[in-house]
Amino acid sequence: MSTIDQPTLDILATQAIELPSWAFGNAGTRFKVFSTPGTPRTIEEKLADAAQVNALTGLAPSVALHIPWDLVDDYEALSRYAQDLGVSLGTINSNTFQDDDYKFGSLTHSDPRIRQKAIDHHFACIDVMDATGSQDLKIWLPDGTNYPGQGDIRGRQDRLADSLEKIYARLSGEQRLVLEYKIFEPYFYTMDVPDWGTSYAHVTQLGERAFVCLDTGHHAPSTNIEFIVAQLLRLGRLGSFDFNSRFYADDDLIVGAADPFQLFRILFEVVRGGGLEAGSPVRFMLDQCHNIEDKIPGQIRSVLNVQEMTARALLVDLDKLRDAQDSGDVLTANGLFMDAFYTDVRPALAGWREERGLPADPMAAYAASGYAARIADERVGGTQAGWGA
Ligand code: PSV
Ligand code: MN
Repeated sequence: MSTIDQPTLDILATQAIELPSWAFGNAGTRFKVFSTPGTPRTIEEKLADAAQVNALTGLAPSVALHIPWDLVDDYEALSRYAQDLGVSLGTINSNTFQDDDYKFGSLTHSDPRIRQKAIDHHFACIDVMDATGSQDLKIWLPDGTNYPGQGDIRGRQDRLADSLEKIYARLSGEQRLVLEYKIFEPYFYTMDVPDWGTSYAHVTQLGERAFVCLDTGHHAPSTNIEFIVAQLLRLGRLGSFDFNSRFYADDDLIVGAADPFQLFRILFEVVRGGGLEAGSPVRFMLDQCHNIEDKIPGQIRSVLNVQEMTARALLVDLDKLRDAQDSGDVLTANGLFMDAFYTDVRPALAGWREERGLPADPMAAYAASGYAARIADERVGGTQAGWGA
């Protein structure tokens, strides 16, 4: 008998996990970027690789772009190209962290010319969204300071609010603004959007199509991330996840690799808070770098990990849990959690895939497909894409 009942399998069928285009390019640390044969040179090749992940897992129907890393002349044509591969273009990520003008800030800069330049960049990103039909503009700001006294903390918040208001006003229809936070890096004393509270304060001021993006690698060690998830869902402002895992800081490792139990706890709060229900504002995305492992199987493993922990989270019997919680039965409540977490759902999910004409074991299917050898042969010359290029 399957460990997962049919209604749960049906819920799983609605889960979509967006892939970041940059996960298919070379990545590394400030010490070394390792290149791999077959690494994409263009966004079209990144999309082709992403389409492999979707074709083998059925879980990743869209790809997030980063502007200007994925700059092309014709986004409508790129959209059609993606569709022919069986995927669509998703979130548009802005980038104000690789231009000399932004050394002391972008949307928070004290110089109105530089602020306007950063705002205009976001307008250009919205133009891309108009062409691709993307729903989300994701803003992660590198802005911050390194030394006490260097910047006017309060003034920077005021300028940020003003800049965001201008960007938000440019959105139309179903388009949304999601504001990502990060505790530190590239600056180490203050970040202008360091935590969920700051992001929440700004997005609530903007309007109902503005949400918080939670990147699982962007908190202080031992932060209770599932608490933040529960709170933001309760407030109706959890817009998206950037999933990855970490041992130390913003490690950007494969989601679920460093701490599967944390991923389970996060996804339990998503389930509990209605994040998987139809009409939920929550979108799932990966934000990872594959520094030493192969990128395509790295992404396959990642989406499988998210699905697996979602399935386990769905196994928690919410009625029984509530009874145990309300009657103060601590150990039964905790036992219900742990039983679900320790349930091996992999055979049931393999069956779920086979029912959909997908390979039972996507990792093995990819290894046997010959795709890696083919792209290594074909993609000769040119410049391999890299994080930041
Ligand atoms: C910043 O660390 C971040 O998480 C943002 O989402 C960026 O856009 C992304 O990483 C780039 O990898
Ligand atoms: Mn991120």
